[in-house]
Amino acid sequence: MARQDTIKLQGIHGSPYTRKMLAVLRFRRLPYRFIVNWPQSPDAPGNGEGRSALPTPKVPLLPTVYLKDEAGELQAVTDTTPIIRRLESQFRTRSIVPDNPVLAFLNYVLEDYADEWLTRCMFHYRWHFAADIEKAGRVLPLYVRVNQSPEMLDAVSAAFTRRQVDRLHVVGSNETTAPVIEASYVRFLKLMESHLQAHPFLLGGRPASADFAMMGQLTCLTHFDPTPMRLCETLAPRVYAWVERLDDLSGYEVQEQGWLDAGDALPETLLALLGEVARTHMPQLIANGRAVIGKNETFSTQIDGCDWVQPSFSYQLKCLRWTREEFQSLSSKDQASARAILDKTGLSRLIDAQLATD
Ligand SMILES: N[C@@H](CCC(=O)N[C@@H](CS)C(=O)NCC(=O)O)C(=O)O
Repeated sequence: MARQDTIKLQGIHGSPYTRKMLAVLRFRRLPYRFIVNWPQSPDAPGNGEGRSALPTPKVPLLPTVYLKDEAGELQAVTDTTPIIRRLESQFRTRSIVPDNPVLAFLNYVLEDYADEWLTRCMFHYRWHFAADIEKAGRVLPLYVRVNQSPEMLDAVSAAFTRRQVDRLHVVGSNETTAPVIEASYVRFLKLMESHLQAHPFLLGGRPASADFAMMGQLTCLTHFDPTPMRLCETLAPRVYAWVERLDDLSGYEVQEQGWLDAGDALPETLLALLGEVARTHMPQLIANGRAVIGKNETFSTQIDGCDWVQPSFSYQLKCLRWTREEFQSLSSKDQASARAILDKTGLSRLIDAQLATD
């Protein structure tokens, strides 16, 4: 792709992954055009040539990013983590993946935690309590078409709210898991607040893709949905400010050497965040992986000493395998350094736990 090519991206403001991707493009100073639309809806007003002129993604997800393949053909691609790596291989300046392979691996683990665990907090809080449901149901449909009639808004809000509340169980939010999810969000806020007392970003003086992944989910949790927003305002004012700062870092000048030193001296606050990944995300990733391989439609496990039960989800087995591939791609020296950190933070089963029972 030539430097001047403008990257088209379709999504909506209320979508955490759309916000992650937009913030990445702004920080990386890559020219983009934001097409506000929802995959299932007809073209929204103001979309120029309209979606019919664009290719269709294999799976309709937000965001959908339109990039040229090697033959120069426009492709519709989804899934922010590999899209971010693809852009890394095309553009070198203002990279958001650390040069140090051990730090890059930790970044991958934290990005997956944000995309796959914090998103549970996001979806749970948005569609569990009445005040949050009421706001999201009424406001989110307006992002695509602000001037719809009150009658249309009533109908769209009701249908959209029903659809989302009915999907709560799919992401693992139910009566058994609700207290686990809520306790994990509060712990995450406090851990992040402590980290931000000494560091502007997760991995030092410049933002990594994991920062943008967390920020994306937090745009909903800390800046839109009233219940988790109140918790953030009370418990974690730095996190509140950090999310807004990350949204547009186009003017933030980075030092090439701005990353943390990946040696023995990783900050305790970062290790504590990795410990939180071990406490919540890791056990369910492993239990889910075993269930998908065993063709079980649901799985149950213990998270933080409490029961956890939810439908199994084949995409998250892929996520676990990708994390393991990232580890395997490290040199043996880097694997030893990464393993020392995984051992120290309780995360070694992320790499070692057996998945298939054979
Ligand atoms: N792993 C994907 C997740 C994207 C995703 O799940 N997006 C949500 C919206 S935030 C979506 O499109 N859901 C489908 C739907 O609601 O129909 C990524 O990183 O982009």
